[in-house]
Order: sequence, then structure tokens, then C-alpha cells
Amino acid sequence: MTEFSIRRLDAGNDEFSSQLDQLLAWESVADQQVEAAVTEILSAVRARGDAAVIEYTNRFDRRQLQSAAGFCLDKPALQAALGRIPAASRAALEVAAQRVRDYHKHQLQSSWQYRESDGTVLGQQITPMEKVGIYVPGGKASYPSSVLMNAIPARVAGVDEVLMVVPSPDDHLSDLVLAAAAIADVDKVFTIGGAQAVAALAYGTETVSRVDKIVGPGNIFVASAKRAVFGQVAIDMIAGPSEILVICDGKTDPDWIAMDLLSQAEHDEQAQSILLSPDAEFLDAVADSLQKQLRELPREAIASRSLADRGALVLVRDIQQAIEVSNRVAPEHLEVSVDEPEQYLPLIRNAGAIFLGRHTAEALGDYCAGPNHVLPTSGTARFSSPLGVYDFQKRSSIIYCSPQGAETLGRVAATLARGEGLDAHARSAEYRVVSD
Ligand code: HSO
Ligand code: ZN
Repeated sequence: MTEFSIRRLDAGNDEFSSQLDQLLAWESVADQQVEAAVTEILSAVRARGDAAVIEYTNRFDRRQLQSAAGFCLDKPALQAALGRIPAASRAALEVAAQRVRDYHKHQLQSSWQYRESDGTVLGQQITPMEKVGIYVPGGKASYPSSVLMNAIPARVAGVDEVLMVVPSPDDHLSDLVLAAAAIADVDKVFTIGGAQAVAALAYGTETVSRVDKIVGPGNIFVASAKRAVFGQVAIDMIAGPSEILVICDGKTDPDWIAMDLLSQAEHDEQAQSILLSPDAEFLDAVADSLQKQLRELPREAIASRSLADRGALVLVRDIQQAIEVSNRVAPEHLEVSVDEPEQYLPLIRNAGAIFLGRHTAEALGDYCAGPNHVLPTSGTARFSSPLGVYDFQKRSSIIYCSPQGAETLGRVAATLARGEGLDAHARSAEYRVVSD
């Protein structure tokens, strides 16, 4: 049994602001040795394609691949995995996938145009990306739910080809992950991982097509490789540890709230769980419940480390103050466990996903409510949004000038161009100005 501890803070104290800063401080480790190793892997894969991918995969994942065929799984192989998983898992994955699909369809953007009085037409055209690659970590953090959350928005956006990479160390591969790929309609899975998989997706090899965007979480090598190939391809955010912030008036069952905090704490020693309440006795009750329920968890060691290092139970004056604190934290997940929670929505400024009401466990959002579980972490909800269909669509502007529009705009453009000393610009615009 591990020792239990969690810090108690009071938002009314003078030191609270600096205590909060300390609590939130989290730096993703940028390790120079990792960066050097990644640079070498990226250039080897760029230069030698499949051969380099095979060498690194055999070395790091202890495989005996002879050729690229050994790391490719096509749709029939994914369907076979779907046939091997328990019927209840398959049914749950299918319900989750359908709900995620239905929700994401609401995010589809449409092209638009408008016509000006002189006949000039202006607009914006929405086009899906052609190919995207999804990185799925191997081992314990290999979540089938994340396969759905990454692949389905891409499919809803209309992406032509969705590829997935997942490492298979010692030839271990999760059937649930492959089954989720089948349900999410992934086109091909490559059983490779690490920087070599990111490089294959970014540069392309004889077997892996070059993609336009790489999404999905990974270890420090994957994060570093994604950062390095950014520009060559688009990437999603670099995900930090999971976080939950719960605001509770003290009237929800403390066992429920404690388990909600534990649900994120069990992800990772660095995960962060914070509870804000105006009721000091309720904070005591949740602390007792955390201690009691931790012992029942298979991942007790991870969860208790996370609570001790990064967790907090915070006494606030009222719900308004709780929301002010929460806006400063900008949590990945925010639970508002109070009566009539919707009245607080207009006050909530920074949160990846907002869970309203006593019955809305954050875990439902992780699996099957419908919204995406890939969310901004580490305070980045201040400026970024959940992964969505819009991350796989691009916008192009459309300009179609009528002869009259070309005249009016031509004069304006020529004046501005001369002011910038760009004569070819001015003359190009003026060619279309016929009347004087
Ligand atoms: N809570 C995680 C997602 C997840 N939970 C996957 C369970 N499986 C995102 O922060
Ligand atoms: Zn989770």
C-alpha cells in the first residue's frame, strides 16, 4: 500500500496565487540526447526508406522483420481482429464509434460565396486533406478509444486515406486497437512506432505513403520527431499529461467526485486532479474517500503519486471564485457538479471540455459521449480547441472578378503597389483597368 497525501489550499490566502503557479508548473522535457537520436533516425528514414524503418524497428521493438510486408496490415487483417475480440467489446466500440461520428458530423464546415453588386464573387472553399497518419502508442497507453477519437473526425472530414502506425514490441499487438481501427475505417495499419514511424509518415517510404498531417500522442521520441517534421507535414498539438478540475458545491456524493479525480490520476504519475469547493467538510470527505478508494485500484501506485505530486483540494469562497480559478488553470477537463450548472457556462472561458451536472462523469467523455477526448492540456485551452473535423479540413479563398470589379480593385491595388515600390504588381492590376 502506498502512502496517501494530497495538498490542501485555500483560495482566500495571500499565497494562493503563487501556490497555484507552482502547482501548474509543468515542463515537457526537451532532452538534447533524445533530439540528437531523433535527428539521426529522421535522416536515415528519409535517405533509405523502408530499409531504415525495418532496421530501427528490429532494433528498438525486438522484431525480426525481413521486409516491409512484415509491418503492413490491410483491411482484411483488421476485420480479422474484429472477429477475435469479445462480442461485448465489439458492441461497445461500435456504439462509441457511432456516437463520436454523429457528434463530429455537426462540425463539418461548408464552403460559402457571396456576390458583390458589380458581379465580383468572393468565397471560401473547404477541402479535406488527402492523407493523414494517426500515431497510436504501444504498450499500456495503447487506447482503442483514442483510435476512434483520432480516425473518425478525419473520416467525417472526407480525408481520402487514413493510415495508422502502432508499434508492436516483441510482436505484441492489441486486437482491441486493431478492431477499433477496423470500426473507424482506417485504411492501413503499419506496425511500427517511435521516430522511425513519424519519419515514414512525414517523408514517405516505398511502402508508407507520405501524409499531410500526423496526429496522436506518443512518448518523448515521438513528440520530438513530430516537432522536427512540423512544416514538412502538419501535426496536432503535443499532448501533456491528463488533467481534471472539478468544481462542486458539496452536494454530490464524495465517492463519485473522488473517483472522478482518480480517473485521471490513474493515467499517469504526472496527471493532475484538482477539486474546488466552498464546503470545507466536503473537501475532508473527498480526501477520506480518495484514501479509501485508491486502495481498490489496480493502478494505485500511479494514481497516488499523481495526487501527491500534482493534485489539490482547494477551498474557495463560492462557485464564482471557483470559476475564476478554473479559468486561470484552463484545464483539459472541467466538471461542474452543482445545481443548474448551465447558468455558469457564460463565465467559463478556458477549458478543453466542460462536463455539466452531477451525473456527468468525465470518463463518459473519454469513451462514448460523442465529443473528442483529444483535448488541449497544460493550460493550452487558453488558445486551442478539441481535435475535430476542422483539423482535417483546409480553407481556400476564392476571388472571381467581374470586368467592372477588376477596374475598381485595379485602381486601389495599383496605388497600394506603387506605395510598396512593386511596379509589376501595379501594372498587372492596371492591365485590367480599361476605361479612364
Ligand atoms: N482521458 C484521456 C483519454 C482516455 N481516457 C483514453 C481513457 N482512455 C485524455 O485526457
Ligand atoms: Zn481518461
